Amino acid sequence: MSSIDSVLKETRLFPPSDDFRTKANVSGMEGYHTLCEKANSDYQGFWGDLGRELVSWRKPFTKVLDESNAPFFKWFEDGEMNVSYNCLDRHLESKANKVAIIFEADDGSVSRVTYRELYHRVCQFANGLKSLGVVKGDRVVIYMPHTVEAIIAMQACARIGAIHSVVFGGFSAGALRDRIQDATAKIVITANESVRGGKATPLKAMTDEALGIGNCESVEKVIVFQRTGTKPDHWSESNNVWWHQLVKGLPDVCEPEWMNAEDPLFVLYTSGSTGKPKGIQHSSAGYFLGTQVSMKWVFDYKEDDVYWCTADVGWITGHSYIAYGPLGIGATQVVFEGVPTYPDAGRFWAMIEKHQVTTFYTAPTAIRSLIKLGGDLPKQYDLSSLRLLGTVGEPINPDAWMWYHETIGGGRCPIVDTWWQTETGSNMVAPLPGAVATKPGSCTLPLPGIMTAIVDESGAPVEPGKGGSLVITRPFPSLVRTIYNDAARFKSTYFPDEFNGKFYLAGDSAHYDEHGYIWIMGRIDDVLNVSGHRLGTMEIESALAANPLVAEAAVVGKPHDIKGESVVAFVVLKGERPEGEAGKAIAKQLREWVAHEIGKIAQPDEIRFGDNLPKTRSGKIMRRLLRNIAKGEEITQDISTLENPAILEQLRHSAL
Ligand code: 6R9
Repeated sequence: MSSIDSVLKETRLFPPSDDFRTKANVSGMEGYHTLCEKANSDYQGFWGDLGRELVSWRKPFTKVLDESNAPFFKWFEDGEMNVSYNCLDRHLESKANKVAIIFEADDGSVSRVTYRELYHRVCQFANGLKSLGVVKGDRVVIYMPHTVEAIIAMQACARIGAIHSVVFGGFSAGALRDRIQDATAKIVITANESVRGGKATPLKAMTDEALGIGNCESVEKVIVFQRTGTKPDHWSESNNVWWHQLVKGLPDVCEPEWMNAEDPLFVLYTSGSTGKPKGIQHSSAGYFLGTQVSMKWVFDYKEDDVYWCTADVGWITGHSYIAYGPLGIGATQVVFEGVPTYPDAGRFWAMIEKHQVTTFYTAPTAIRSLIKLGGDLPKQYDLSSLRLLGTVGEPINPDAWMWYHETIGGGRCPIVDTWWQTETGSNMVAPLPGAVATKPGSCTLPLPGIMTAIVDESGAPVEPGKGGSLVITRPFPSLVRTIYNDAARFKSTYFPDEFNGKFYLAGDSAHYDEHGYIWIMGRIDDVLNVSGHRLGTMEIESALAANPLVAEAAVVGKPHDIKGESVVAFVVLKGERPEGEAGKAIAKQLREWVAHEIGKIAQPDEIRFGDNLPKTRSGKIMRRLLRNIAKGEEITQDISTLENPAILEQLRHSAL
């Protein structure tokens, strides 16, 4: 049964236990409905109250929402605050000695940082950035291993009003270069190496390579955190500075830069349906408020929680639910540098036991791979500290959900399946765990104050059971403000004319079930979701097409048991179509090429060669047909518009 069929038939319902419900921050459906009603009847009052309750202001706002220049919405626009102040300084009075971060390194060594220590380290590094001439509004690219220092670097930027742009450490030099260039970054912060699963990656050398490609003249300095003992091969006395030398002797206090609520906090690049990644630009106050509301409602934050989100700070989940959300609310969190399978597939479970984790937030792809590698392994660990589980990044199939519920959660922990996006900044659709009964595979109901709809092409709401496009009908505080340097693209991508610019178009298809629960069915655009990572098919196609051997390439997704989707590339070479061993050798070369151009996460799992690609008479590649071929399906649809139908037969037999 395909996963779509199986989720359509899912009827199991899991209400919260009485115990969980009674203690929850939002208790029972009455609690949920009360909040929703308030949001419905007084939208601005609802968000205004939350803004005052959960954000500490330097200068309080008097206006909540300005819609006059839609879709460029402004929230709390005359207020002033600082996100780093909200994550650090405001905790110093009551919990300076509380552990903010329990850091477990790849090799298993553990260190702890209190809120006071984190505050001083952030201040000192902020002073380091200032000493290099970084001022409010400058862009700083962070290309770091998943360590405490990556969080310090982000917080230090926030403190002085610099706009950070974190690039995931798994991206290649080419991808890093594109992002540095688009952001015209003044500073790059990196490390000599990152270490994951016992393997080192030379981030400094890759940064040098990125800068060497050219057109990165904006970069004045590269700050290098010394993660391991290895010396970088190349060192420039004028352009490189060690992190530890930069901060030596600098004061460990630093007055925050008071920011307007709407000043940008960061830009994070994500894949879209065209070749060039989009710089998603978030605000300071609205974004931060979204993280705080969801920490309180969805993660049901309690003072004695030990919270662990397994994402990397290179993705939005790591921004909102590691670098900002938990620190803003004053939580103790685990930060883990390594991978779930090293030294073995019990690593997560061992860490939950060791650190007495109460709240665990991970991705379906990790769950599926850990089931495969050792479904019984968790039984060897004491997981009784857990009280709440979460997932993010892609739909979770009911089988994996049930395993997570029973084997990890011992049947007692609610699972919050959180639907949201880089663009939305914080959770949008997710069960409030003490209120909403969960169903395996559904992200359930929108958060109070988030106005979702599922609509057809004309913008009219669809009936339960019918698929449509998921949209958000009112602006909300943590919504993306613009695409960096491309306001026109922002408008046409997210507030398209087809809906009269009225809705935020998420780009996902979804349907309601008979209880009004939302089921996400996948992307409606050319975006793939591979192991929870968003990849643009066009991005991979342009990387392939840039190889001197390649004439043309088309990339499609194919369902995959563990990764959710895998990448299949159909390639036409400039020379002869290769077969057998020759084909395998070129395929290997092209896979390495893509790893080098974008990063390993974008490598095609399968490459097939053809003399041509199936195209319409107007020259459009018919990806639908390629998807059928990749899945090994019969082609039943109309192919009369196809210019070259014979190619289908060749491609069908093109598996190497
Ligand atoms: C947070 C994050 C966003 C896309 C989104 C959707 C998919 C995320 C999901 C989910 C089903 C969930 N997605 N969470 N699909 N259920 N709980 O992942 O951001 O990397 O921007 O990806 O991921 O397709 O549109 P991002």
